[in-house]
Amino acid sequence: MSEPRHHEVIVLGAGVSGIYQIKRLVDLGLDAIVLEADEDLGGTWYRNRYPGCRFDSESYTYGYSFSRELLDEWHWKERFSSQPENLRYLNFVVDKFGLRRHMRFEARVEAMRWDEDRRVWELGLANGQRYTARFVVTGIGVLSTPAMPSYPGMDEFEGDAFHTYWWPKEPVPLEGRRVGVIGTGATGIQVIADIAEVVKELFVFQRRPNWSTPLGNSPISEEEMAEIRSRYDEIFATCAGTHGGFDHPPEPRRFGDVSPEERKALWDELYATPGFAIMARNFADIFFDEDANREMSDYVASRIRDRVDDPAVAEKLIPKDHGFATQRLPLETNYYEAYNRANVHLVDLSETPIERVTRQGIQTTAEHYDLDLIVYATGFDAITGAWDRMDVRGAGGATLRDAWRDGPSTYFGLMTHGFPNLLMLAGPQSVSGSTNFPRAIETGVDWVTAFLEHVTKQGATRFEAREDAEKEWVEEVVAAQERMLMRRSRGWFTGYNANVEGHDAGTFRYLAYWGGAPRYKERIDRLTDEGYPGVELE
Ligand code: NA7
Repeated sequence: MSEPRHHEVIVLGAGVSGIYQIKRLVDLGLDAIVLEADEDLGGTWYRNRYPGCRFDSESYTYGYSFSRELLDEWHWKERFSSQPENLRYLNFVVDKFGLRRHMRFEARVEAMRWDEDRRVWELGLANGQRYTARFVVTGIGVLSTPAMPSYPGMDEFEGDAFHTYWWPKEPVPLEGRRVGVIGTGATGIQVIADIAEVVKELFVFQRRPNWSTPLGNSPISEEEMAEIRSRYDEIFATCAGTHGGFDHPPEPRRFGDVSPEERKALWDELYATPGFAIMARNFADIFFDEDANREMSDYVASRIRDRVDDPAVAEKLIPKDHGFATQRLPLETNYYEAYNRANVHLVDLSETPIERVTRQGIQTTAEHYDLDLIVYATGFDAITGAWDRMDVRGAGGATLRDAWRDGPSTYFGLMTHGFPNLLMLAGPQSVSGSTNFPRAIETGVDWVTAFLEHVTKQGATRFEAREDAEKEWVEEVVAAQERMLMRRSRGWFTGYNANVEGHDAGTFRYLAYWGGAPRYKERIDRLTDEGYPGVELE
């Protein structure tokens, strides 16, 4: 067997975080490469090619902010840009900064083992290659491990069938076809609304509805883009100063300070405002207070009833088991109107569950549905899934999978005790899962870069988060989540996925920090200023 190739730093993943991380490491002059499992770069935006896939963060807050030239050169064509354009953007960035030569594709890391004597990580790839690295930085994604249901007969279906994450690169014919979509999370809601007009028949297999509000997409003209460019500093400053990292300044008033009429006036305005304004600019009380949340939920329910012609269908689309914004809020474009179409049928799995998949379609307890295509929009093993499928063995040989069996434990989502020289971008218990993703990514990458610069300047060859310091951070993560109404909800924010063992209803994990982007940044900046207390450096 040939000797493993060695690099000072290996970054895992060429998605949004890995791309920016390699740029920063190359600029520092470190010997660094990216190993990417897929055959090309882009991560989430390389994989999720399903119709309707697009940002629900404003495009101009999703792009990188690190280069003025890049900001000046790129024209976002839509307020909420679609997957093909997002992938083009990431390729544009990589080509502009010549980063492709630092990337190795079809390089899925399956195993990582810490060698204490040599103080290196040994990496084993699915393709048989081996690498060693002094430091490993992971950008393996928060929603990169798709989860499939396990209905009997799934292999027997004779039509096309795939998870939305694996939607093929080749065009998938939809015209004239009978399509079944399983799942009504953010993904299902995007697909359903997008294909409803095109397909012959669309059967939506819904187990539980989600709350959803309008996305408000629109094109961005040359003039508007010029205006956005002139305001980039202001836009990024607003994002940096707000809890969720969005370009929506918060509502200063409390729910209880205003009359029901004034609340409704605000909600009417927010319902018509694009993006996550309805969360970011709402009364903060709706996230913490049952009464405020109930009134808000009733408001959104009334908007759904207004939009769906058949009152019985409208009731099925209104969540009854959780309040508004206590699970990840999907944003939609004509989703509710899709159900007013004669070719779209809602199959309520809470009344008639799926029994099995057959050669021709789906059999519920009530009926058989003949289908040509089954789309599994069934979600992900979120945040820790990408970790669980690797065999990561730290100091003493313990596996990360075992250490995190009941939930992750990290130091600011950046490191984890017992696993030296390992840094995480978008790590569990950071703000990557809980705030505007790329804004959080830049915060994480900037911190990691400064830390690695410090470590290498010191000539240190080993670092590890201290157990007691990590415990303190986890306590803060738990406390922040426990304050919120979402703490007991069944969504990926709390680690729920009915198709992943140990993640079913009734299990709750602390996967993200809910104390807000500004507080998180302030906390990790303080670590830098104070010379990294909580980290042992040798
Ligand atoms: P989500 O939000 O986890 O949604 C998955 C959906 O699939 C949800 O409605 C599930 O219903 C449903 N599901 C899962 N398994 C089944 C089975 N076996 N039968 C029927 N329905 C099922 O994933 P998304 O991909 O929509 O969104 C993930 C994130 O990606 C999104 O928030 C964005 O940040 C990007 P359930 O709730 O379990 O009853």
